[in-house]
Amino acid sequence: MESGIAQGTSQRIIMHLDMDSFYASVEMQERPELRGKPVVNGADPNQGKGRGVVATCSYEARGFGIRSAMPISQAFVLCPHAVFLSPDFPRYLKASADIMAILKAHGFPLQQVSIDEAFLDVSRLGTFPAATDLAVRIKETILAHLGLTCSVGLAPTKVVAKIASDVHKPDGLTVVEPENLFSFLAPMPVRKIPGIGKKAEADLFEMDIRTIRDLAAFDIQVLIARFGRSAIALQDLAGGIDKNEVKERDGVKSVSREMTFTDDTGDEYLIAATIDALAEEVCRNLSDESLHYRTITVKVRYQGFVTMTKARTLPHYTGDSETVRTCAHALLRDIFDGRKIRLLGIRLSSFDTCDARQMTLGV
Ligand code: DCP
Ligand code: MG
Repeated sequence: MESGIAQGTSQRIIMHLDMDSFYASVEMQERPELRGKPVVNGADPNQGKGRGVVATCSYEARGFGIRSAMPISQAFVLCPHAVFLSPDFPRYLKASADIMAILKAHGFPLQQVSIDEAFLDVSRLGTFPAATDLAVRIKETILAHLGLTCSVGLAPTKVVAKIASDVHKPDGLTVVEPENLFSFLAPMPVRKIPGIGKKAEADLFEMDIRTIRDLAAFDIQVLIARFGRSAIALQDLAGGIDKNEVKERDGVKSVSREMTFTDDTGDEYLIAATIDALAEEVCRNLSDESLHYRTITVKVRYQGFVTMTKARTLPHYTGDSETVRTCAHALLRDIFDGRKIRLLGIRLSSFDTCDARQMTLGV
């Protein structure tokens, strides 16, 4: 499926768009008195004793060192006079839907990857200047209709477009034409490559690999010996090679994992351990997509095939195995009646899964 590619050329032009401090910006748009202030969106700080984390914060709050996923108590210490707001998801979902509708209206293949970001394959436009014009128009339309800014990256690959959208936040537009691809990537820290987390970064540092240039030039055999075959894909990314296409997903918005016991069981210890393992499994590899999931469903099939499910919708999106585990245990407690169990399952889904195609990772 290469519908986005301009005829007669294999040059791809991928756009990645990511809203700036999304939840906080929606709040600031609706409450102009908040503009210019440090705004923190997340759990209640409760005068510094609050539990939970920061969902996001305005760029003013970032100036105090506050970041997404930081404990809210720490955010309170860094900036006690910030405006602390609890998330209002229906509003953010509405804004997200409006933004995606603006993007879709241009008729290019679109892949929404989280509540506030999407890829568009605009190769059909043929040139980077034409794609840049479109990016400017899209930014203007979103600002005019929603009063929100976003940052856009244009590049020949998805990974580079995503890295590019992040370099001039907020309100950025960064274009990486093919001839600049490597000079753009080379000086960046390896951590910029999706898939390189803290652990891999530390391992690479030990080998004296710090920049993407270092990774691209490193002996692949040594990398494979250390990281396995996945080193090949990593080194490709470092060299700007990434064949991933923009995938239109028609509403795959749930992910599940199930396990059937070899022998039906009533052993509470085994049942609890299985829930732990399922929570871990279902969250594995979710990365950005976790921002689609808010509803956790536990499924229990008893001996004799009677199946029960119970769901809970959280006030926030999650892909965090600890959150899923805790919630799944609570749901199981509600439906477990002591009968022997044949199968257990956990499903994560979004608010609008009624028409969702399910994606089961395995049995
Ligand atoms: N989010 C969250 N918890 C996180 C990260 C994000 O609840 N750990 C939510 C709040 C964000 C939204 O998802 O507003 C989008 O996430 P981004 O990573 O795109 O962050 P922002 O849009 O807030 O800021 P940026 O300008 O850096 O993109
Ligand atoms: Mg964002």
